[in-house]
Amino acid sequence: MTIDLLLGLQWGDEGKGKIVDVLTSKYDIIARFQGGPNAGHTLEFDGIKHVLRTIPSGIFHKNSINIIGNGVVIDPVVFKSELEGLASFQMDLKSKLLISRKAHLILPTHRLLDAASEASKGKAKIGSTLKGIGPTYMDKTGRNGLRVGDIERDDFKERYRSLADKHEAMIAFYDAKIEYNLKELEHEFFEAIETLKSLPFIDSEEYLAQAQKQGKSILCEGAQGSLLDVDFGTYPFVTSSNTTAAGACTGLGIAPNKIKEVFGIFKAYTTRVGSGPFPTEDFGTDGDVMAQVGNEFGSVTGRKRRCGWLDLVALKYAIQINGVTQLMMMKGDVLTGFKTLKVCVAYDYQGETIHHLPYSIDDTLVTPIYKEFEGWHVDLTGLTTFEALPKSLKEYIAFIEEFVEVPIKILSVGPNRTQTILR
Ligand code: 2SA
Ligand code: MG
Repeated sequence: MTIDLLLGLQWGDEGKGKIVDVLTSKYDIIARFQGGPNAGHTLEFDGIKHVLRTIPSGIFHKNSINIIGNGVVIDPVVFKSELEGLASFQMDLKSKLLISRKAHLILPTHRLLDAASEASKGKAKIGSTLKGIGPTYMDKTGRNGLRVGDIERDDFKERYRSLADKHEAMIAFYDAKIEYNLKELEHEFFEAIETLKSLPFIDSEEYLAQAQKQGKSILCEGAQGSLLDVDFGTYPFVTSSNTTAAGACTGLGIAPNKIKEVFGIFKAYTTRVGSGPFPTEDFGTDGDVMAQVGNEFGSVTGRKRRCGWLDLVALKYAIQINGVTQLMMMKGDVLTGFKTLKVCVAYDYQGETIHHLPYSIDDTLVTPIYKEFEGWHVDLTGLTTFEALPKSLKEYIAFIEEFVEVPIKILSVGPNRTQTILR
C-alpha cells in the first residue's frame, strides 16, 4: 500500500496534468481532493491534447480508478460536457470514475453569485474563473450547501429551490446588473444531474479505507497551486480551498500518517492568472517571451498568464508547508535562449533583507533580490538523459536543490509524455 500526493507549488498551471498522467500507470487509484472546474489540467499524448476540469488525470489509463473526493466542488453542467468530451475514447466510465457523496454541488446561482461578487469589487476583484467556486465553498462552510448525496434524497428539488431562492435574493443585493435566465440554467442543471446520476456515488472515505486494506496504491491529485491556498496563499487573492497537503486529508479522509511521498511540482519560471501580488513578475520582453514560448494562456478561461522569474523564497515556503519530498521541474525548455536567467533568493522588505514569506508580499512592500545565471542555447525538447543537459542548466538545477534542500527527480522538457527526464 502506498499513498502519495502530487501538488503544485506556485500559483497553478505548473503542469500537474502532465506529470500525474506520467505517474498514473504506477497507481491503482487517482483521487482529486479539492477545487472544481476552475482547474484545467492539460494532458497531451498520441497527438491528442485534452483538458480535464473535474475529472482526475488518471482517466486515460486503462486500469486506474479515478475518484472525485469530498473536498471537490462539482458543477454538473461542466461535468456533463467533460464526459461528452471523453465519449470518443470509449472507456467504461461507470467502473473507473467514482464520485464522493460528500462532494458539494455548484448550482447555476453559485456561478451568478461569483460574477456578481467580482463585478461589485471593481478593481479589487480576485480575478476568479467565474465558475462559482467561492460561493459554493461559502455555502459548504456556512452549512447551507447541497451535496452529491442529496441528489439521492426525495426532496432534492425542494432543497435546490430553497437554496436557489436565497441566492437570487443575494444576487439582487449585489446590485451588479447581472443578466440571466434562471429557467434555462435550471433546465440545463437538472439535465446534467441526470447524467451525473449515471455514475456511481460512493462513500469515498470508506472506499479509500478498504482500498488501503487491500494494499492498493493511491495518488492524491491537487489543483490550483499552493500559493492559492485559502490559508497559506496570497489572501484574499486565492481560491477557496486548501490546495496544500493538508487538503488531501480533509478532502479525501486520508490520515496524515498514511501519506508517503509528497511530489511538488513547479515551473522553471513563475506564472499567475488573476489578480494579486507576484513579486518576480516581469513586465518587459522576458515575461512576454515566457508567455509566448511557454504558451501561457489559461486552459479554462483562455486568459493570458502573468509571467516572471522563479521565486525561491516562495518555493521554499510552499515546500515547507507541504512537506515535499521530491521535486519535479517543468518547462525548463521554455527558458532556452535567454542570455541570463534570474532567480529570486531573498526579498527586500521595506529596506530589510528577509528570507521568508512575510504576511504580505504586495509590491509596495517587497522587492525581489535576484541571483543571475548564465542561460543555455541548446534545444532541450529531444533530450532524454540528465547527463545530456547543458552545463548551465545543470548549474541552475543544482542551485535550486541546494537552496530548497529537496532533490529534483523529474524534469520535463516538452509537453508530451515522452519528453520527461527521470533521475
Ligand atoms: P477561483 O475561480 O475562485 O478559484 O479563482 C480564485 C483565484 O484562483 C486562481 N485560479 C487559478 N489560477 C491558475 N490556474 C487555474 N486554473 C485554470 C487553468 C485557469 C484559467 O488551469 O488554466 O483557465 O484561467 C486557476 N483556478 C483558479 C484565479 O485566477 C484567481 O486568482
Ligand atoms: Mg491549469
